[in-house]
Amino acid sequence: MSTSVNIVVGSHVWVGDPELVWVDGEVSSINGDEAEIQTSNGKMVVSKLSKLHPKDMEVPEGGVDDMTKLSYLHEPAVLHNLAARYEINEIYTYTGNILIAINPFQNLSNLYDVNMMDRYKGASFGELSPHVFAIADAAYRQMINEGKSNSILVSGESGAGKTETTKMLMRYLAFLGGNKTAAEGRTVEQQVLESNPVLEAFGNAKTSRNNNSSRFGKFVEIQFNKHGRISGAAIRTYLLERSRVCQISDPERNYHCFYFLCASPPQEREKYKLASPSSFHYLNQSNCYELADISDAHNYLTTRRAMDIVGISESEQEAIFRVVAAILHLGNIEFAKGEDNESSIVKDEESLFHLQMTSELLMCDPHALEDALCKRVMITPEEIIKRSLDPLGATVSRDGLAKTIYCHLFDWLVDKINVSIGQDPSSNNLIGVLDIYGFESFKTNSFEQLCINYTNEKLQQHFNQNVFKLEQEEYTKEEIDWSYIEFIDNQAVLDLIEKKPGGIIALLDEACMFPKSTHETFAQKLYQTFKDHRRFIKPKLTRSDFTIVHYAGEVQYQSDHFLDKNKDYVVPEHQDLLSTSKCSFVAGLFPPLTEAAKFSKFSSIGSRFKLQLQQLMEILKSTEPHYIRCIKPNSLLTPAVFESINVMQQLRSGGVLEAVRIKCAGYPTYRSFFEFLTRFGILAPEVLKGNFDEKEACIKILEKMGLKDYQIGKTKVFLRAGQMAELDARRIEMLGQSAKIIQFRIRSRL
Ligand code: AOV
Ligand code: MG
Repeated sequence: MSTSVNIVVGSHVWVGDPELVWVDGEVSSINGDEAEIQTSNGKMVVSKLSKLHPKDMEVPEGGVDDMTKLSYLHEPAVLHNLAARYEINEIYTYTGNILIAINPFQNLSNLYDVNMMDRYKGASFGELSPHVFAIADAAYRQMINEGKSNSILVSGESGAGKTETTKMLMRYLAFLGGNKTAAEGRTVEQQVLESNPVLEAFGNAKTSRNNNSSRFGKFVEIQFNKHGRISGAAIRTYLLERSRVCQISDPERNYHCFYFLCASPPQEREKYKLASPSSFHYLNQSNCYELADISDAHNYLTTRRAMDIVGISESEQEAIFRVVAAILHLGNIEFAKGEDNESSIVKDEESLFHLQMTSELLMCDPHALEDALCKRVMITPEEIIKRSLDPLGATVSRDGLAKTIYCHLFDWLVDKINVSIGQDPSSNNLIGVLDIYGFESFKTNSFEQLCINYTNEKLQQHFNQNVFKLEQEEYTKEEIDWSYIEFIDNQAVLDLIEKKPGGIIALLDEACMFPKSTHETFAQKLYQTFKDHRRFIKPKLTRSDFTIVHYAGEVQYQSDHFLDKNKDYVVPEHQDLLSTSKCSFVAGLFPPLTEAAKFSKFSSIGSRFKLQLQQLMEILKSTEPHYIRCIKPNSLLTPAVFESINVMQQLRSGGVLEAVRIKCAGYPTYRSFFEFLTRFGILAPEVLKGNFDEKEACIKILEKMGLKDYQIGKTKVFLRAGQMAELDARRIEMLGQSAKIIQFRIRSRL
């Protein structure tokens, strides 16, 4: 964001600060292109003039509830405004119609109660303080009044509050469109709401960033009938994190459901032969078992109740938790070397016990289970051979089985909930709520991060296009010319990832189909193909990493497990084992493959994900979007701490600053004629005294100040970036002069 700065001695400015990011101060002297600034935290700093941003002295103490009310729309103003509001527990702020929500990390009593819902119901947008309810209300009104589908897109980094926000939105929509009179006791909206705890039990986990982190993306489509009542819903989920089922590290946890089950009533634990979580390999790789303030035992019961409501029968619930228990036992089966080095056997009595338990719970034959874990069938053109796996291979096979079962279980839950809530085929109106993983950049970034960041690039493009469109609409309404506004989008990154043929996903698929590929040959292929691509970098000193220049910053990916993670593949031995389970629930998770499917080429997770995203974008494009940007104020997950550097980074990567930049490319500041005259009339007292209408008076002042390139709309003055600063500087001079004149008069009277 560049602001053409117009700064004089006495100007109030923002200057960069290593800790606070920006600190305010007053210019005490100017020397060539440098200024000396007395900062409000008592320092004297020297800075290049071009690095300073003007500070608006007329912002009220507690900030403004809409950033577009700021005279200077730049980084420091945006950041300071959010900080000032957060300090007084105002966690919501608009930027036009985008809602910025800063996680309070505490229960703000009354903020979400029924009285509050009542207040927002039907209130016009902007009339009350910014709130998630206001966004949901706007979406609902728009749907009812214009007969258009709407969507609410919630984004932000891990722990920023997306899921909580989504639940609030859904509660409010259920409040507006609920069927209070439904006879059967289990209303559609209740089912929609209760799907959340069920999916959270199986798809959320404690991570280092969030005690209740969603490990999947979710788009909930709430359907309304012609009376505006909720008549159905569809839940789509995206890419559950598979690896967590068998691999976790301190201070994280596995999926909640495992701990819930270990804390279930004694008779259940006895039935599944469960002991404490610390006795299971899949849970004891981390030392974290319990969560502060959250009772697993209580949550077990809540999950069961929620399952009742969404229509999962008692026997299905029993089978679900039996499978969950089976996965825990499965993880405890260890292997030792068999008769020769190449083969493996179940290690000891204890492992045998867990093998026995696993097969009992999954209702399959223990020998068949052992074979499926320790052996592979090789099909060559000549013959079929059974090959033994060494202990390491058997362990990999075991973990693969655990992940596959768990993912199928999760998909089953989603399908079941969808069937049970039911779709309303006659509904033309829907409100979609998207709760997807935010942009991620870790020390090591793998295939999952690529998919997540790709999603965010897609949504960012959608967001930019929309912000741009809305800006244009404002200009059109005021009948001003906007044709020259430059608009840079992120199509280049999207092409890099998704273009077919030749994009990263396509190249990955090729590598997966070619038996001799390794991650190194894959990386080489990327280096060759994209050596001149401006969004692609080959990092120095690595043979297989690659860097993508995302809109939110550079991310270096490690390609090591890309090939493996891209293959959606159920080992045929596992498939055969489970599809013949005597438990119809388990067998149902693994319907037998057709012969063709058995021998077909691999199925690509990347390509399927791309397709899912395309479908999502199609849906979103047919809706009126609303955006909520969630911000995590600190990484301590604690109330009342606002870490500026951290927040700044999120404003950047969440596209809030990008939206601001798009605004700045046009006319970032607009003021009604009256407001303009009130502020700048002092620059031309003769104009105020003259006989002009408001519009003419504004033009006269702008002409007198020698400004060009501004535009006059029907009711507002539209200024380019920096022009407001220029006018303010002149005003300060003017005020200074009049102050001097007054001083002179006082002195001469003495
Ligand atoms: P996320 O969905 O954005 O992260 P959550 O919605 O799970 O983040 O929020 C994290 C935690 O912050 C919650 O468990 C609450 O303790 C707290 N929190 C969030 N919003 C509020 C609120 N409005 N009021 C009070 N507390 C709140 V992730 O799923 O990790 O990306 O993958
Ligand atoms: Mg979440």
